[in-house]
Amino acid sequence: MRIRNLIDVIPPKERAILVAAPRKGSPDAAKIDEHLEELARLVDTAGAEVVGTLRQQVATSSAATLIGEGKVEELAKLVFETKATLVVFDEELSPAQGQGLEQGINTRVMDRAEIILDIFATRARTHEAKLQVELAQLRYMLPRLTRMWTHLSRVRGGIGMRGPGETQLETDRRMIRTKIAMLADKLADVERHRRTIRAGRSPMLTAALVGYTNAGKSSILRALAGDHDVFVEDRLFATLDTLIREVDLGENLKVRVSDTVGFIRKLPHHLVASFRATLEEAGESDLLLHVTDASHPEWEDQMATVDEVLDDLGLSDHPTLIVFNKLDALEDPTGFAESAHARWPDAIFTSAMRIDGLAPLKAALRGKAEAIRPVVRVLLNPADGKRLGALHRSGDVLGQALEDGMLAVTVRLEPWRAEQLRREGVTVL
Ligand SMILES: Nc1nc2c(ncn2[C@@H]2O[C@H](COP(=O)(O)OP(=O)(O)OP(=O)(O)O)[C@@H](O)[C@H]2O)c(=O)[nH]1
Ligand SMILES: [Mg+2]
Repeated sequence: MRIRNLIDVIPPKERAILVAAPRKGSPDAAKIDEHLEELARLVDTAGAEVVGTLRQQVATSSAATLIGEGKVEELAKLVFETKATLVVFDEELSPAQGQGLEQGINTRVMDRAEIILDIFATRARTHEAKLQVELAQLRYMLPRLTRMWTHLSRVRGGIGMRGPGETQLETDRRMIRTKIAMLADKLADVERHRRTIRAGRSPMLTAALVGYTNAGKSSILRALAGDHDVFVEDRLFATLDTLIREVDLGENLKVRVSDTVGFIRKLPHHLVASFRATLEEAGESDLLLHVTDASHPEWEDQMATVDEVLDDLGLSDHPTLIVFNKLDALEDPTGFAESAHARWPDAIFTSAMRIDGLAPLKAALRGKAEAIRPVVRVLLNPADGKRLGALHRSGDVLGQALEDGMLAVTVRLEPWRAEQLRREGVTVL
């Protein structure tokens, strides 16, 4: 689609200036440097080079340009001096603010949400992730069409080229709305399909890795499953597509672990909306593994962000195991573990980079798997082939032997199934 390409990819070697303009006295204002650093990583991931930064604590934000008039001039000067081709705001800009700023500095302006959308657009691989990103992009674009058209005339380089007339804009808006409805339909289909697949899977403990981007979720899955095809990278949003692996925990215990997109501060709400189905799938799991990078200076804020997103998804009460990862990268891992343990008594401490660094996690998962499907002994009439077959299908049969004329089946079984057998008059020990 013609318009979509506009925000698809930032052309290589864009020269970006980063702007942080939090409200004076807000919590964000105390963390300007940290936030700019994260924005720099996002911009780098999107493929642009950072050539300057600008900070302002805004007392009253301007509806036209967010930052004050004097600051806009300063920004224009900085753009000129650094030959910047792009200005990226850490704050979300309203469509009017984006347009006002572009007019003021005569350079393309993006906000954090747009950069994240851009990264997602270049990284989505599966059909579903692509649909979700495209849907989020179109929803983001709809109120900003006039501005997008300005970029188009610039890209085409036509001097004096004007934006489209109102009729053209209306046509495009209609086209985008139709496309949004179509994508939403297609996504609903994909989700239905996924539910069918899920329903057909064999019963097993399921755990979903969630956490801030770059915390090491995929590294943990890779190490647990011994699967080197799991993609790991020291970049933000390395993973966009849900990946599921069965992990053998030993002692006849297994867990099905899923890994999906990471969270970030100010995750664009269009993205959360589009990825809702993917993220909510985490809620179908028995357990969330909330992974935190213990070596990151902002780990506490990152945990809080993850909690907010989980809350937003209605998952804040879901059984969750806190996993502090990258302990190997800490100077004093013991000290860290002790103080974190005081606040999160059940937390697990891991390193995906060390041999046996995941042993504590495996042990915890074994405990959960045990609890979910304890081993029981079922005494069957040897002629009861039907029940024996059902046991093999619904549980993990560990052994069977004839005892006093009865067939004693040792089996790992969900408690409700054991209960059902008892109700049918079968002895379950
Ligand atoms: N030192 C150290 N580095 C780690 C550890 N676990 C992961 N990393 C590194 O951290 C970076 C990010 O790891 P990923 O596994 O891709 O992180 P993720 O949470 O899946 O990130 P997203 O997919 O972007 O959300 C990579 O460079 C890993 O090598 C660890 O235990 N110790
Ligand atoms: Mg990942």
